[in-house]
Amino acid sequence: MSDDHGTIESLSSLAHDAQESYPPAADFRAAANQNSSDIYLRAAADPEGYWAEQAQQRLSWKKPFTEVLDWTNPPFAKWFANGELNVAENCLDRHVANGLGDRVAYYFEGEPGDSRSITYAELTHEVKRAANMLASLGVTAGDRVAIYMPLIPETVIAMLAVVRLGAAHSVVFGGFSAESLRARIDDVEAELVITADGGYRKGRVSPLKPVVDQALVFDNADGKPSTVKNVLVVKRGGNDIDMVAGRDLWWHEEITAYDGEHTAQGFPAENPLFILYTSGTTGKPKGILHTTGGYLTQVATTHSDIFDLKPESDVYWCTADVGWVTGHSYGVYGPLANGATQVMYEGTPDTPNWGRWWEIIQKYKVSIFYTAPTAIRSCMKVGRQVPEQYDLSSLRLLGSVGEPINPEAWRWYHDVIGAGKTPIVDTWWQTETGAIMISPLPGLTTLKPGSAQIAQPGISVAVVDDEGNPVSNGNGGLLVVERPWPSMVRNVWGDPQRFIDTYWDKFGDKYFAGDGARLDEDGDIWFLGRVDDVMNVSGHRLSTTEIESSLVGHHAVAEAAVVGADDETTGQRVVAFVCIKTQQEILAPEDAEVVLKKHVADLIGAIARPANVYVVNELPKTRSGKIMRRLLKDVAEGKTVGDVTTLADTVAITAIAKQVSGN
Ligand code: 6R9
Repeated sequence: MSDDHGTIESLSSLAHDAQESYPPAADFRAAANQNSSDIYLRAAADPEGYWAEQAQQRLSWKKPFTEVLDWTNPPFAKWFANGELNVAENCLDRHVANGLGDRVAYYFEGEPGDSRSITYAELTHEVKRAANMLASLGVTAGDRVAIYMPLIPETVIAMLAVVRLGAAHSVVFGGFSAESLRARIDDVEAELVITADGGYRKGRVSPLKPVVDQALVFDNADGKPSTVKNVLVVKRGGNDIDMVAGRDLWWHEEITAYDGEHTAQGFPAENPLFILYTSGTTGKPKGILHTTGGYLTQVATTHSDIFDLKPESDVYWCTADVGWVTGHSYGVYGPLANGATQVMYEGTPDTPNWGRWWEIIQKYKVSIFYTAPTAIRSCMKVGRQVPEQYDLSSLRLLGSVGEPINPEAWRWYHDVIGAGKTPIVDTWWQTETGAIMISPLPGLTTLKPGSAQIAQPGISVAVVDDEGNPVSNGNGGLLVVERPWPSMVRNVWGDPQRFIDTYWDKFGDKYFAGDGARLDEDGDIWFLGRVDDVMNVSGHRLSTTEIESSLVGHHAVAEAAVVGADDETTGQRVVAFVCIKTQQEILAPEDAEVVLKKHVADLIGAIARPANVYVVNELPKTRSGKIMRRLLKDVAEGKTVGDVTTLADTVAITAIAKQVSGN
């Protein structure tokens, strides 16, 4: 190929050109939880031994395990299977028993400005009462409870009360529709739904209980009513709601009947902990099943090592909603297992204005902050003058999750939020992996903006070609996990065949993650986006991420989404949607198309030059902040826009469809 620029194969040179590196500062390294690279060698020599040690040291077991991993029936793994523990006790009671009852577990900040702090002793007390309440509503070990809540302390209390009883929760993000909620309730056959009247979002009350009512009213596809017997309602929004007699109960009225005593029982380590649905690219959402012992071991280990948590002095804040896996693993279970002090914020970052997050960091002296690249880019778009008004000097470590972080956003995060000093951990993982798998360790790794870098100790990954052969450094391929890991997905709820087909069919005993990745010359991993986001233009494999990254690298561009639209001649063509930075008049929209096409061609190569560049006000995003490229592809191909049920709002996509068809 004469012009090979712009293919996945050329990304290493791009990565190489851009290679700035940030070694750990000497003082950070000296005080870091992990500061000897021996840990990698030790864990690689005996991964099961390493995880057994973590499980023993970081958790308290009611009955010690004697077997670490049972992989006799792949891909159905069992970790610590004959051990018994209680997850809630590990997150609560044992800290109180260790004299830490007065430590704050959560600083809660409501969107309207109300705030509350809850100590470990208080949280333990509330969870015990709630467990007694749920038990008398009939919840027992093995049951499933659906939770449809705003991000408030009662949500965590509800989750922990469910798991304290040996039952499993299925949290459904409060932005999902009645149909999506019902589908999830039906799939897990929940008999109890815990919800709130409403929660605050963007300055107003967003109703939740009315959505539950709507979800429960109809018969399902099989003509059956829902399995739900009771709906427990937390009062939060104060909005008017209907209560169905005999079915619906107010949390604050019921709870008065229960005292604080509840003895936690041990349950087997492979007892279900939660089922969380992932959207998937097509088809109905998959119910990802996680269990207790292995999950808690890996979330506790990674939370401590990757975020360098010092539970006695750090204030940690993960901005994710508990409706997503990040909220589960790094907003609830990992931090609580480690006895961390956390911030929980109910609302959106722009309410009442874009200073809200930075104000919260200043108020609580947050030292560790974990958020998503999409949020960082939104803040970049608003401009650095906003965070600069706040004292962010308490921050000592930043984290990123959810998609590849483009080097431009990485540098902004590092310089503007982190004062040019804080390490950034770019953490790769999935709902299915349960916990972080690939990330720098901040006391050890020399950071490279844009790369998630290396597998965690005890985790074994590879980048392979289509036949499953590992690629050498400098090459791209598919990411696989080579050995079972403690927090791995155990099954797709009710559909083992789908579990096998989706993750294990392609490479046998290796887990297929669905992400494209590339190894640079040093063997560090650079993610290239989902494999389904890889385009094929005239036989060249082009990465959406790579082109997006180059667009965002242009000084006038705030955000970009790239899709491969079907094209008769070239197979696919590159179509870009960009948001221009608002505060600067540096690029007139009418010039943008020409300028940005040239920019991409200059940076990556002619093959990557977008066929179209549309300047738009806003990109369509899911409620978890992921850009919905599938919808943009429909628009680019002139099709009717597909399923929009997971969108945060449909305004953006409607406007874009109008704009594109008018052109
Ligand atoms: C935790 C979470 C999983 C997908 C995953 C990948 C993308 C997440 C990333 C990343 C590059 C990172 N992803 N973190 N890509 N670098 N640091 O986001 O789970 O919602 O299941 O999404 O997100 O494509 O396959 P989930």
